[in-house]
Amino acid sequence: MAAVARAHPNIALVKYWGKADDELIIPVAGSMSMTLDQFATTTSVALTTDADTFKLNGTLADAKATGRTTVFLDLVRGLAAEAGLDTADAYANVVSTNEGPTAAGMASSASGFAALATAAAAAYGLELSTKDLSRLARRGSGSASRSLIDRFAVWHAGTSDATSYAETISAPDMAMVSVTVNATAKKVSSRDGMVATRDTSPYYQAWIDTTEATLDEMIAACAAEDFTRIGELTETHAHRMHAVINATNPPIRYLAPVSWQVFDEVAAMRDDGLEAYATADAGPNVVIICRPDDAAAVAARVAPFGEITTFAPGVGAHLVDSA
Ligand code: 2P0
Repeated sequence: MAAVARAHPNIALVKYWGKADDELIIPVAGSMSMTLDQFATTTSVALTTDADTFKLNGTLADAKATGRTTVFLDLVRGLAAEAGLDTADAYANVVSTNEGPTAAGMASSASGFAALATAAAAAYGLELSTKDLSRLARRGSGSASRSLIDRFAVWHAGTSDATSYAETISAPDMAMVSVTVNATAKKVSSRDGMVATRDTSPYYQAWIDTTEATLDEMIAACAAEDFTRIGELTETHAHRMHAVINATNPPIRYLAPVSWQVFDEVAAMRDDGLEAYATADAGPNVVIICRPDDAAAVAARVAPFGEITTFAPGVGAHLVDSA
């Protein structure tokens, strides 16, 4: 049995930062994101009797990445065993290709585990709903739960494996303009950064509280199709995430000076009547949200700061082949 799936990264408007359960990857608060229409990961899973292997972008992955894949496949094998399937003992050859630039920091773990969950479930003969695939992808990487979903997703934090999953939410059409800045920031992985924030940031509880409140407001703003409110919530929330991270000891700083220049340029756009709002994840790159008709003007304003890509809302993870 073999299957091939495709998934895209997603960018959060309400961010996930912090786990209530490290093993099950239950977050401390819910989050909300847009699935992108480019930078797909395509992953094939073919069952074998030999051993698990993981090839990424044409080369066999290192021990750490292969280990993470095997741990994930063990979850899939566990589900196959529960379902009484004779695939439960099979190993898998996993081959994965990222279309996005590898070092751009564009959430490749989200597209990677969303594609792997979808392909592996099919290859092992599991018939899972989108909700259950989202729960499964979550176990690989929290943000991957959202890449199962078309266009816009809310990940409900939940309190257990069964209740922590993403589902669709309707939102007004928008574009994302990503600015891959020319900066070499010191890299602390999201996973390690979340632990450091929980353990040492004095603002952690305030961050949890504000994220829950922001998600409620974001859901209301989406229902009202209020792009301005969505943008304001997005930018404020991004700064709050970086603030709680900056307050760790020793400090973690993901934004670079050029990142701040982009935030300043976005504020200047608003002063000029061009409505745009900015966010940034665990790295120096900045992503700007705007109305689709304004994307070209926004891209032109930030082109001096880095490499520009313009995204529309994209499709969630899906099978492209299964045999
Ligand atoms: C997000 N990020 O909501 C936030 C904003 C980064 C900053 O989700 O440990 O790679 O695998 O669950 O999913 C990055 O976290 O972390 C992330 P794990 P993940 O998009």
